[in-house]
Amino acid sequence: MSAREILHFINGQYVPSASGKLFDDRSPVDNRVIARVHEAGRPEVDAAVAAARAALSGPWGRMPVAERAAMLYAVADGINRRFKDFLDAEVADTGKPVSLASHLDIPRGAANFKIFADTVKNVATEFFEMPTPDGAGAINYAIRVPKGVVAVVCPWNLPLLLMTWKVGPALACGNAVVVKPSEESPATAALLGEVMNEVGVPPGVYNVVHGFGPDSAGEFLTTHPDVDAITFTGETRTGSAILRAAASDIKASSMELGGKNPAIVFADADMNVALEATARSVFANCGQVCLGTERVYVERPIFDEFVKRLGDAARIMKPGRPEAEDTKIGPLISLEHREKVLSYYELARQEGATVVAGGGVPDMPDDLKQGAWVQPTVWTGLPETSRVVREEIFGPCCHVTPFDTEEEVIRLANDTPYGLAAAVHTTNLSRAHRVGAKLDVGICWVNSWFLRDLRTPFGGTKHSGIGREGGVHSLEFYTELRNVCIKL
Ligand code: NAD
Ligand code: 6OD
Repeated sequence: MSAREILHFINGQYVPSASGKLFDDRSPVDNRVIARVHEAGRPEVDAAVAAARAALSGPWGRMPVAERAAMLYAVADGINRRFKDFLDAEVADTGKPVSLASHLDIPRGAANFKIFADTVKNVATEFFEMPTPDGAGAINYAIRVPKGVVAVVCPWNLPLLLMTWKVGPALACGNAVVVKPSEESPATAALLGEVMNEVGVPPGVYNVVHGFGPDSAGEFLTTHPDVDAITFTGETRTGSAILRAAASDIKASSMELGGKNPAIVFADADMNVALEATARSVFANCGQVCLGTERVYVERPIFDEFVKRLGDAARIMKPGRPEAEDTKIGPLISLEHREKVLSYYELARQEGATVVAGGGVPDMPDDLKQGAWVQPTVWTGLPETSRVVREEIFGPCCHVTPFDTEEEVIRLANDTPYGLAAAVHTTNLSRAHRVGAKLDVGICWVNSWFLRDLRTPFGGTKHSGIGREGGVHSLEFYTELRNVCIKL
């Protein structure tokens, strides 16, 4: 049987590549080809951008906010109606456990439309009165207008969640989008086109082009002269390349990039809470969460116990097929990514780490041997200068370091080029506030991890990104604020 094909979605229709170029979409579980994906060249990207531009002056551009918001609620309901289709597509592309995708990826994929439909209806703009020399005065008010055509370039780790996290607010604000999903996970972005048509979103408002980055769809889209803004999630190095490309046209850019996130566990923490949250933050989604922990700092009196119990937690993460009920961890996204992660496992050994748990490839049954499996891994004993402690690995692994004082651990946690997220575990309320405020990150959790209120600012400092999205901050990026000044 030949693999199914994944087409571009342009102007409300599924279309193939004119070039006839296709690439393989492989299952990370067993490396089987699950689909053949059409690769966009410049003609498809041009057509998608032109469709988006045209949509802005059609019914979509004239639609009242309340109607647009109702349509986005219908999109969310459409995703939920086809929950199983989205779940199957996401799980096939990523290999993640069904238990994870059904609780996180798909529900959040739908929720991202509702929250921003609500936000755009409920957030006011600015109003100022001003005096004038004639005494009559003037008033100023700001209106929000869409940025225009927004390029949405996405990664593979939470494909639907991270794509709709951008598409939801972009559409709520009245923009039209061209999405470039990751070449590793094209399926749910393609499927969303069906929902857009089912609920009557006008053609051209939501477009999807498939392909790679350099010299492919990603580059053609982000350098396109008729794209007004770029919203990107992915590696810091890619973000830097896109920013360089965006500079020549002064395109507005929002960058959500990599991380090397610390978790800090004080001796007064609730050990069970700290362990559960830290293990989840290291191993969830096979460590492929930008907010995930790769550096753990534990106060010396509880260091040995914490390390032992984190190692135990790593050892019980059972790998297996996504649909199996006892599966606790899936594979990495690809064999190529596994090579990168395993190169750090090897480097840790060369740098003299103590391997507390894992450190290699699990022994899998014959039908899964070709998949991108790695063992959940915990190290100790490396200096802070080690590459394993400094560089983003994006796998199910962490290094644990002891510390003695609050000042010391704040310095260690902040000593990184990244600044995305942190977790602090303590039962001392004053300390929680004090440390939380001193960590140079976009988001700091206390006694939890990945607890998300979508109204809050989300983004990174330093090499972890530029800008904030979430709640009103998404409106700031996806609209231009236009001030109207009226002399009375
Ligand atoms: P990636 O940067 O390799 O790819 C992301 C997207 O960019 C893909 O669609 C890719 O095709 C495209 N791309 C690559 N080169 C391009 C170019 N030159 N021009 C235009 N597009 C290009 O990232 P990834 O491997 O898919 O995802 C993992 C990375 O993403 C990790 O570093 C992770 O930390 C980061 N991430 C960050 C966040 C966040 O919110 N900060 C969220 C998820 C993932
Ligand atoms: O929860 C979110 O909104 C978000 N952007 C999460 C990012 C996770 C990174 O892998």
